[in-house]
Amino acid sequence: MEKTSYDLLITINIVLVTALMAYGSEGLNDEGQYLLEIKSRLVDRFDHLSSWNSNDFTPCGWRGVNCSNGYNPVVLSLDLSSMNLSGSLSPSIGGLVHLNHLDLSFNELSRNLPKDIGNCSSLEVLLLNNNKFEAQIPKAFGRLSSLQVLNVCNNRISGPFPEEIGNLSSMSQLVAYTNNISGPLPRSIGNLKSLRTFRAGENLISGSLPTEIGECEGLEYLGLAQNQLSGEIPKEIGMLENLRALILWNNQLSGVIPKELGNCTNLVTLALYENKLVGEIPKELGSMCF
Ligand SMILES: *[C@@H]1O[C@H](CO)[C@@H](O)[C@H](O)[C@H]1NC(C)=O
Ligand SMILES: *[C@@H]1O[C@H](CO)[C@@H](O)[C@H](O)[C@H]1NC(C)=O
Ligand SMILES: *[C@@H]1O[C@H](CO)[C@@H](O)[C@H](O)[C@H]1NC(C)=O
Ligand SMILES: *[C@@H]1O[C@H](CO)[C@@H](O)[C@H](O)[C@H]1NC(C)=O
Ligand SMILES: *[C@@H]1O[C@H](CO)[C@@H](O)[C@H](O)[C@H]1NC(C)=O
Ligand SMILES: CC(=O)N[C@H]1CO[C@H](CO)[C@@H](O)[C@@H]1O
Repeated sequence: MEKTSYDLLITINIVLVTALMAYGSEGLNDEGQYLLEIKSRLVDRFDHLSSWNSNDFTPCGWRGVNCSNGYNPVVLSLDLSSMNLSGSLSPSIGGLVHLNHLDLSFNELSRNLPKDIGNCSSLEVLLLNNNKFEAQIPKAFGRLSSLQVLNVCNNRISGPFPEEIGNLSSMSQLVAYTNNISGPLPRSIGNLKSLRTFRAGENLISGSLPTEIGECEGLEYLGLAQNQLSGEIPKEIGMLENLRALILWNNQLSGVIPKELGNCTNLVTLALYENKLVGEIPKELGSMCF
């Protein structure tokens, strides 16, 4: 009896050790596999990603990769900025579901932005600026409920801002200037109560400025110069007490400058030239110092 249970223990131990060895020999974890799939679609002319080795167990020592601490580390950030990478961004990015920081800025990445980025629901900072990304901002970006910073400026993005952008209630910076973004701004933008900076100049944005913009109560910087905005400047902009810069030059805006702008007592930069505005500069603006 005694001996039998001892044998059993040894047997269990052997089974356990064998199982662990088998697990170990499986090699690179899932997140490492996703990263290798991402690398396979990149052209890495200067071999910046030579440390991405498929024989490792985790990708945590790889260049550009940061993980959580502990027994089962997960990838928290991926920083591949300024590495002269070309090629495209693999949908496998959506497998890195713990990512909170993704920086691919200042490369030459092209093609579309994969909708799978919407799976990275912990993302707080998403920097895709200064690349050659094309096509639309995916609707799936509306699932990034923790997103605070989205920068897509200096790409070749076209199509409208998706209505779903209004779901990003944590967003404080939305930077999208110098693209080919078209269509009207979605009314859902008024949901972005934390938005402080919205810059989307040098695009093809048309239609009128939605009155809902007045609900973005945190807004400090509104830059929409060099677009095709028409209609009047909504008087609701007067509700933005934190507004410091209103930059709308070179559009098709018409009508008068609303006197409510005088309520924006923090306004220091006002650029409205190259529009079709008529009438006088309201005396309410006289209290501002330029
Ligand atoms: C990654 O980790 C290193 C070392 O812990 C740290 O210095 C660096 O700031 C981290 N980078 C990001 C983007 O979190
Ligand atoms: C992202 O989520 C969708 C829907 O849940 C799923 O079909 C897709 O495979 C995921 N993408 C990745 C790369 O895991
Ligand atoms: C926008 O589209 C026009 C016409 O297709 C093109 O000439 C221009 O380079 C594009 N600009 C950007 C920033 O993608
Ligand atoms: C995102 O926004 C769309 C359109 O505004 C809405 O229909 C949808 O319910 C929202 N989804 C989530 C997850 O908040
Ligand atoms: C501007 O301020 C005046 C006086 O404080 C107030 O009555 C008015 O409702 C404000 N208008 C807007 C658009 O915020
Ligand atoms: C090795 C390397 O990264 N070379 C260049 C990548 O491109 C930038 C400009 O975009 C250069 O400044 C780097 O020297």
